[in-house]
Amino acid sequence: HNSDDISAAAFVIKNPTIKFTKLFINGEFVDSISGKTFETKDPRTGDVITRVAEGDKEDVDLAVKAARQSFDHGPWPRLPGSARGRIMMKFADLVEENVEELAALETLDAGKLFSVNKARDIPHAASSLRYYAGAADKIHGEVLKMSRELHGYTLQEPIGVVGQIIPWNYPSVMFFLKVSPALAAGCTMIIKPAEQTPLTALYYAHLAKLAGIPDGVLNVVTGLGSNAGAAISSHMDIDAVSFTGSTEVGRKILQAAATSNLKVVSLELGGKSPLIIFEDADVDIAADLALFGALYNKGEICVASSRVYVQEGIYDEFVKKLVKKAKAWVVGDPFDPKVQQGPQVDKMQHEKVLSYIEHGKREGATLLTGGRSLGEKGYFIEPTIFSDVNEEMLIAKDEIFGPVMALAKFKTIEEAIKRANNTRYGLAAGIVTKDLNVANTVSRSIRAGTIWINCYFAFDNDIPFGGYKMSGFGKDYGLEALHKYLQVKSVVTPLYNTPW
Ligand code: TXE
Repeated sequence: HNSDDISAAAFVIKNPTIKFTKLFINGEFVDSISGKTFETKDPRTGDVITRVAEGDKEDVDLAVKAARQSFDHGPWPRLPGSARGRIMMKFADLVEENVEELAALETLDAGKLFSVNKARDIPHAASSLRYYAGAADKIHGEVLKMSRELHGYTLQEPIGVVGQIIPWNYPSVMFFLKVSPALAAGCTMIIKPAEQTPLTALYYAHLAKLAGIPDGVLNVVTGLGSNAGAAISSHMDIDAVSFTGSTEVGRKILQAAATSNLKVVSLELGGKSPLIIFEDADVDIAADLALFGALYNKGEICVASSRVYVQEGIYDEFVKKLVKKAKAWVVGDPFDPKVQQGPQVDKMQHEKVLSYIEHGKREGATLLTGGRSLGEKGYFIEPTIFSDVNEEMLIAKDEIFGPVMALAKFKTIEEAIKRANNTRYGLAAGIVTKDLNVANTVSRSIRAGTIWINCYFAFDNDIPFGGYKMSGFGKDYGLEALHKYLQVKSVVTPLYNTPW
């Protein structure tokens, strides 16, 4: 995409019409039973964009009934995988045909960059559908080698009705990260987008229907976490729940599953990912990578490289370059193609990030640049870098989820490994070095689910993604994710009419 295309599109679609604001249950857009609605706001200004139906427990019950009916008696789980795949391919085409409108909706609702939504997030959503569409007719069990005279084989069956609860930082990517493998597996589902960003999910519901996904298979219930979200995790008729969000809420979901029907749970939670830069690195490239890792998507990304460790030999030069680049980083209207960072998603996140910055100052870290809120209105924050950070400080322990980097100097590889692992999280880590031995040693020593060597945020459909430690368990992406939505049945029969 050249930048002229992007700016022209930005000019045209800056105020997308809001077409879908109701719950999507059993193939229809409906009001909530209570008639309640909630506001969704534009993070550039704090102004209300529109009101959206607020689903409660009763609405979740209706959606589960529809999903149950379509799982137990409907065509979706019974279709050949290739037929499900064809419908998913159509769904992907429709997503792509509407890329500009979807990108604009996402910018309006989440404050994410329009150019990135259009070039990456929305196309990625479509490619996720296609990846799993291609897998839908390749799901099969195994013939087992038995040590007794038995014939045994396994079936991979869809797990049933699934609940999916997603956050606001990647509304489109997360939607398809959850929905695509579940559709391929033959499950039916209820997905709850975050209350900050309900708009694109409802649009996708509309496209799902156009693509030919049968009624009841994909239901979208917008609403609050404490009501609609809690109703999903404690529902007696949902077989599995897949969640992405905070560690705190992940714990509640696991508890709700334990005290209801023991549904299968997978959790993708917070992170505090280290990026370790060794002194053989190209300092300029490393500084770009570190900045990108910490500031991309305004730091609202679970794998943000929020802790950066730099080896002493290049530390001073690195800091000089980093600060210069951070000062040139452009914060502003996410519809503007020159802008690199839009507003934080809402008032609460804005306040949370600023309060961590105050903590950092009080704890004795050195504020190298940034640290303030920007503009008269909206939720903008300056790119912020602290140095002299140690792992005892709150800004190195907690997930800040904003444009804030905690920088530290290290001497040896052993020290780097020890400090990088000194966290309760284990989502991702980055290593920058030309030395293969160092890269191999560090990648095997860090307890995290994804290791990036000489790159960062290198996601792809076939690369499984998920946490170690308190970053959760269960994978999104890859064929691993498909297995979250499948269960194994063993079928056994005697080989030679053996009397039993
Ligand atoms: O997350 P929540 P919040 C982290 C990040 C951020 C912090 C708080 O550090 O600053 O969490 O964000 C639903 N039962 N991450 O409060 O509440 C909620 O409606 C069931 C990291 O917005 O976890 C939304 O759909 N569901 C993360 C979803 O959970 C409930 C991305 C996520 O919101 C619920 C987002 C309940 N009791 C935040 N309460 C990542 N891993 O990328 C809320 N929800």
